[in-house]
Amino acid sequence: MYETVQYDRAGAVARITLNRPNKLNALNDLMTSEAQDALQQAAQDTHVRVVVLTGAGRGFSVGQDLEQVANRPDDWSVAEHLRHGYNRWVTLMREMEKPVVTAINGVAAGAGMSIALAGDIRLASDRASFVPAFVKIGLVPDSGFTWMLPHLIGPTRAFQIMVTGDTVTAHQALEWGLIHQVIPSEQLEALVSEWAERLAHAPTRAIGLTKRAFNTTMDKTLAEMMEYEASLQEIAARTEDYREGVAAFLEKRPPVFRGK
Ligand code: LHQ
Repeated sequence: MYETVQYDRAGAVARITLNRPNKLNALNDLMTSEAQDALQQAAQDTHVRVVVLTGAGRGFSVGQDLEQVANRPDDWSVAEHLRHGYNRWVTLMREMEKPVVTAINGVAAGAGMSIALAGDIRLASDRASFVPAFVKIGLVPDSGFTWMLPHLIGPTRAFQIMVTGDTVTAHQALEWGLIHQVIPSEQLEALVSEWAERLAHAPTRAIGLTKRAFNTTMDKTLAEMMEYEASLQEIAARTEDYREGVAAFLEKRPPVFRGK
């Protein structure tokens, strides 16, 4: 039993639901460790042949819980936070030799967007949106974002998304190749079940090995890029602009960035 994540198994389908709906499923340390545990459980359970990851309420996940990191001591390492947290989470999804379906029910922001995009099959409600929020608080994209985006949609749009932080609608995400399908929100559940059912009857070993091939085919590995991102974030998270970005968010005012 978890506090911030719900884990259910029905037959060959495991469903992991991020469950802090009042905070749009913002990622705190407990949720991160519980989600990792749930993913490991699904990976190890031989009955499970497909994993669905979704969010409770109106959001998928808005990424890092900024209230939690705003109060960290000066010697806290964001790189270590990423290595043990979201990097491990994304790695569990990508390296699990079973298909992972992300059911993107609502807004996916920051590391929450990285996690949504780490799914093998990505299905979105028409109420979903993708907010590459990192730059808005003076950070570099992390949790695999800088690897996934160019690989999924090419460098042109990827760079624009990363440096503007502009919201990508579900329909744009489909058109640009970030996701596989968009559907009216009331039909998302049925579409997810259809995909889960299909994948639960697919040759799981072959799909697992196909994932292994996918993960090694690119010249830089996801693991290498996540490690590199972690070292870049160590720098970005010590800037004045980052402190200002988080303070402005929590104070509900526009940030004033000074380029420092
Ligand atoms: C939140 C959050 C949030 C806490 C909404 N935290 N409460 C890695 C390592 C270390 C440091 C930092 O980051 C990272 C990686 C990252 O993930 S960086 C990106 C972090 N995420 C963001 O910057 C997104 C911030 N959120 C937003 O911009 C908006 O909430 C979006 C555009 C996602 C959704 O807007 P709305 O639909 O208008 O919802 P809202 O803003 O009213 O949010 C609802 C509640 O959730 C609200 O709380 P309240 O008590 O006022 O009802 C928000 O404060 C809270 N919330 N995001 N990340």
